[in-house]
Amino acid sequence: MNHPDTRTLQQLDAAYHLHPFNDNAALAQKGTRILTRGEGAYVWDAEGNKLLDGFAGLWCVNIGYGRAEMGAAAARQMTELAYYNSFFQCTTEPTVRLSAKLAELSPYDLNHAFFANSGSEANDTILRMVRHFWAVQDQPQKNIFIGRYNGYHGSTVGGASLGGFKGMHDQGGLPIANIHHIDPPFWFIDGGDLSPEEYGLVAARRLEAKILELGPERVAAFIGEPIMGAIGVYIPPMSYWPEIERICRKYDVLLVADEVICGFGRTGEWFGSQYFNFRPDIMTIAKGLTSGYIPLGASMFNDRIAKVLAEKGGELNHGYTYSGHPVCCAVALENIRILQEERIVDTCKADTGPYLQQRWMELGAHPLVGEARIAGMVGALELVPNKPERKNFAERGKVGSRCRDIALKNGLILRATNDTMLLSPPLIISRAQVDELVEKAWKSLDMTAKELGITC
Ligand code: PXG
Repeated sequence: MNHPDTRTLQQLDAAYHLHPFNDNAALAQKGTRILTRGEGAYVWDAEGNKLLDGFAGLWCVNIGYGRAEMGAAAARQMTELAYYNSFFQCTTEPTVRLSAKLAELSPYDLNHAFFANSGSEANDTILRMVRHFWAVQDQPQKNIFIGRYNGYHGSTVGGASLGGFKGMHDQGGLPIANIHHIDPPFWFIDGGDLSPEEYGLVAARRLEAKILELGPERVAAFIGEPIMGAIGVYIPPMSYWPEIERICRKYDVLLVADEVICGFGRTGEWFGSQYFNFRPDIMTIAKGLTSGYIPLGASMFNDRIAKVLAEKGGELNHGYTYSGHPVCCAVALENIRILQEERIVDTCKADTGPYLQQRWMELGAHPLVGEARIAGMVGALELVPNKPERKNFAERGKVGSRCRDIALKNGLILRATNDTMLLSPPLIISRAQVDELVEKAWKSLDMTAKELGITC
């Protein structure tokens, strides 16, 4: 394929394109990296650099890049019926087939799909549906959502309000009313002398304290990512989620698992709730649902909620033009076919996942690394100034972004949140590619440490 020269594209980009989550003035100065091609676990940029994508795009390209069958599925559906809506008592075949497939794949009785275009929109749907669910049962005051500080649930008004990022709340007057937050479970910094399992219970009981403070009759739902991704892959102790579930049941608070990152095999299970052994009432899915090949999100509701909405909910005054878009649903079905037929989730659980975990944990021995952690194929490294201490750098973010830039020069994409290096590769990564990844990560840590004057 012929690409116009990189500089021209960068200039057009600087002039006409506002990037999400970026300092656009600084980026315009520096020039954007333009990606041109992907195959398997690798992407290429416009300068011809081949990069091992340790981040699966943005936590999403689970089946890897360049699968022609995905394009073929989209082309088939576009030719047959490119669009029809699910309003006006209509729908399309791929929409129905995907709903049934999701009911089959989803754990427990999360059998009912409402489609959106993204994880953010799916969470907005949940916010409205849950409040409606309680209102039609004569409990309109039961409308408070509890999320967690530094949780990420999207960038729409609802999603960003449910999330707990201060920087996001500061822009645009968020959170909206009746959304509260508790502290997240992060043993490395917050666990003190407690064992991780003891700490998991302590962290979960913050939810109980918050429910009692607000009044159980006012609390509609709790929402959390099984593993908190964007903030730095906080993997909670195994005691955390079952205790959260116990508390939610005790006070009849609905439990929402935001599976946008964890879903579709990331943890080696199909969904994060299966990895952590808890039963949500609702889950949010996106990203791995289509492996990022096309935008699609969904909210999955359990039988109890679907029944109440059907019997008492009346007309649902909610929906998106592209809810259940036939092309997106056809691509999602093809993605799920590939995941299942090629046993990608099983391989991640039983073979390449454990291998990646073993090799990733070896990085924990590096002098710059305070903790290595990983579940399935999602992991992190905490970069620290003094290895034995569980403490971050005083000036946050500098070392992490430097390490990320060095890794890129070494042909490896890792993401940095503050000084935490994040890992989430395509699930099809091979053992040889795991070796390449770990070797490049170690080399990048060495080079970062050298710049800091830490001897390795
Ligand atoms: N929930 C979770 C758990 C997510 O990770 C969303 C909802 C929103 O999905 P959409 O499709 O609306 O983006 C996400 C998205 C980061 C980063 O910096 C993470 C996401 C998005 C953008 C940046 O790690 N996750």
